[in-house]
Amino acid sequence: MRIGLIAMSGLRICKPELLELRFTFPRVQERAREIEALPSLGLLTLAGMTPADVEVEYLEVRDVDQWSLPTRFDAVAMSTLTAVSCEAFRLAARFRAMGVPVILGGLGVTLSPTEAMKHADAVVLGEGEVVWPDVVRDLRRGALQPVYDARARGPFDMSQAPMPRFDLLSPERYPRFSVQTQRGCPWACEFCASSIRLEPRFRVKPVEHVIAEIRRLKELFGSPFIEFADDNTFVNRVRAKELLRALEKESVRWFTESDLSIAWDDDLLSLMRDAGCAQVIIGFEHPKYAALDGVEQKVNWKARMVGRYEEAVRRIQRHGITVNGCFVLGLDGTGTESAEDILRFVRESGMYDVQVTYLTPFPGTPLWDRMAREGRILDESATERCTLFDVNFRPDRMTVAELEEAFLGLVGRLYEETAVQERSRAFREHLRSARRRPAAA
Ligand code: B12
Repeated sequence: MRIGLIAMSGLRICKPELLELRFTFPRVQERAREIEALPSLGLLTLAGMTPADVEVEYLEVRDVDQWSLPTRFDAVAMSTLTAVSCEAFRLAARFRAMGVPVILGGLGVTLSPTEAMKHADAVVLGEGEVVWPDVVRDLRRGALQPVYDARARGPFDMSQAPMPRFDLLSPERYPRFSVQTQRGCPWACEFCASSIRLEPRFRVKPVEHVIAEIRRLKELFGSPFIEFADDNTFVNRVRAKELLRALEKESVRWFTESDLSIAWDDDLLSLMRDAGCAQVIIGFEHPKYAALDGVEQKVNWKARMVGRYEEAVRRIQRHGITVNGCFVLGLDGTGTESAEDILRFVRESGMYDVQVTYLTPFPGTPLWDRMAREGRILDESATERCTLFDVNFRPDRMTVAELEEAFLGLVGRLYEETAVQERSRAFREHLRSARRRPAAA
């Protein structure tokens, strides 16, 4: 039996103005190219637990409508994010018309299962590892079930994590790779559409598994740059330090996502630097308390930390690790002045890099449910707008057009060459002065 594992590659943006801007700014262009080249770790992971007598092939498709379909597969399994779910449905229809059974999985279908079930022979909800052996068994005997719900049987025990089949990737196509060291996050942000929606419990992959994956990548691809596909890497500090000590011996460069609590653990930050950490991505979302109030729904963590944001950036960067701050435009209670607030904060904090997106209600999240109740989702069927770079809801203190204008203006000012150079200069300057006065924050 031969299964085709299909990912839909490339970034997605519906709004043409942003696409045009993307080509104007070298830093954005460069980052977009790097990002577009990341493979689907979910599919490579499933390949890693497919029985040896089943052949698997990993494919990436950019344009599902133009693609001339391969005829060599007995079944295809596709990975979906919300923005590309409709593309996956169209591709599924073409395979099914040829008589090839289609299995859909990933965050996209997990968050909107009812629609997905109309378009596939089987839909996998939640973490694939939990049910993939059953899917393959049922495929072999021609008895696929319509739904495999891993959430009812999870969580997946990360000590059983298979080695992803990185060997299915061609070396010249991929400049960087993702490795996952943990799943879940202690916080519950209303908008979060990430892996806590697959399975909410926080878990870590054993350090020796992570190191084995990195060694495999080095064996196959030399000295690859690694992006940890984590939600919040350093939550469990004891284990994080153990991981960092092991990583130091591997001489790799990497970046990851974290909350800002790491800023007050100097020991951790030193270990991160020594272990090859180039950058941490942190979701600040907005620099004002009122905008963040209620966003994190367990203990209002984001709003409570906002007064310490600037200090956090300085404390992390003085270890030589750059901070890439993520901000969101369109939070409730904010108007067009947000763009100015974010710009000012980015400049004053001296953060090295920045990402800005629209607040985006993804189906299946608490934010979507609330906005749907309030009648604020612009078009509930337009899932292709869930790109983080297209507006799909009505903001409460500005019009959609005002939000879009503020966003484009902010992107322009954040990424113009002088702004990028200024951030890089500020980082180097800050590092120099921290080295002169190591105790200063
Ligand atoms: C790495 C990454 C990417 C990579 C690789 C994407 C990919 N195809 O895997 C790149 C850079 C290409 C990318 C692009 C985009 N991304 Co992205 N990305 C991530 C990131 C950082 C990690 C994802 C990851 O690798 N997880 C680890 C793997 C193991 O998990 P997984 O893929 O979910 O797979 C598991 C299950 O879902 C399931 N599964 C998955 N597929 C399948 C298929 C089958 C058949 C089965 C049975 C099971 C199954 O089993 C797997 C193992 O448990 C997350 C944020 C985060 N911290 O999680 C955002 C994230 C997934 N991205 C997001 C978005 C919005 C995008 C873009 C739409 C952005 C844009 N405007 O272009 C594009 C879409 C690209 C595309 N064409 O599909 C959102 C998605 C939210 C949502 N619900 O849709 C996230 C959560 C970030 C966020 N801020 O919200 N992304």
